[in-house]
Amino acid sequence: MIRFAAPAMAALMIAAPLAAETWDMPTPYGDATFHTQNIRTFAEEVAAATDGALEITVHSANSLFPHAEIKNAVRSRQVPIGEFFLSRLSNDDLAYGLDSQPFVATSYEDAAKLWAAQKPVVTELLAKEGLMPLFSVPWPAQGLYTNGEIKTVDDLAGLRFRAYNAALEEFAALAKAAPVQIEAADIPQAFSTSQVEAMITSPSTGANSKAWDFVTHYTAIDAWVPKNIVVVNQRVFDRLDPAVQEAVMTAAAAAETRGWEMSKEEAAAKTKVMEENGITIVQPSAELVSGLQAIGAAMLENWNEKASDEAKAILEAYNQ
Ligand code: PCA
Repeated sequence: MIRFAAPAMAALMIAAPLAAETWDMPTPYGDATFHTQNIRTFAEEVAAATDGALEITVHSANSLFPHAEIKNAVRSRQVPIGEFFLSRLSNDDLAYGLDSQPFVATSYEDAAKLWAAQKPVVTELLAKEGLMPLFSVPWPAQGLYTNGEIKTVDDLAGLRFRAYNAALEEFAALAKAAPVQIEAADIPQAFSTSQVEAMITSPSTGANSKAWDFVTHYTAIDAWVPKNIVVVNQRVFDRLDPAVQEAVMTAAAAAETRGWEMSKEEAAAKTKVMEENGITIVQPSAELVSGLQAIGAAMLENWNEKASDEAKAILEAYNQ
């Protein structure tokens, strides 16, 4: 039988007076990403507010779990908490994917309104999987990265097009481009090895992946404002001391507010970084806009055909 001598036991208790807990938190995105910076601040605030009773360790850039596995890792309690791109869950339910439908919500104001309509449905869907959303933060509006100027949708035909979710894959296919799924962290390599030659993403991800190394033009089509979400395993959360639970919820609310502000600042700042590094920033031609809108309309029609009543109710509430 192994047992501690009494003095050793006493030392242990002094060293750890609180039932301190450490949570590993995976995210797909790299350290330079404002979302990652925001969740690190969230972790610091939780640690400070709980006197170290809950320490959250952020694992960035898919280092702990690949993006596609993060939700299930939290669900199965391999990790208590995690961040991912919300619309990546659209295969589970189309309610998750509305923020990635082109031209549904294209400004921060619209995005906030959409999130307000989406949140109750998303919360209920996640609850069925034993998950609870803590906060959600948008990326800046999504723009188009290409070599040479794109004047009409026809100019996209045949391009190997980087995609990050099912909606973007559908978009690329409708534009007669060839979609290839690539994680944000792998963008520079995908371009340098010619796996892809065009993409749609935010100025944040464009600047962070040094898009000037592989494209010449950024067209500010501002087609959608997709979000990340941070979820926690409900059972793990419920076991926390109530004071710690409260600290997590308070820090989560602060992270949501701060994240939206960071995102708004990023949009202009990172567009400027791209310009300073030689990317030509252009506004889309009227013809390009109408072509993209036609793709968006076709996608929304497909979405409406397959969406659940709950998902459709989000769109109705949002449109009111
Ligand atoms: N950056 C992430 C998601 C949306 C964005 O702006 C990416 O490109 O994967």
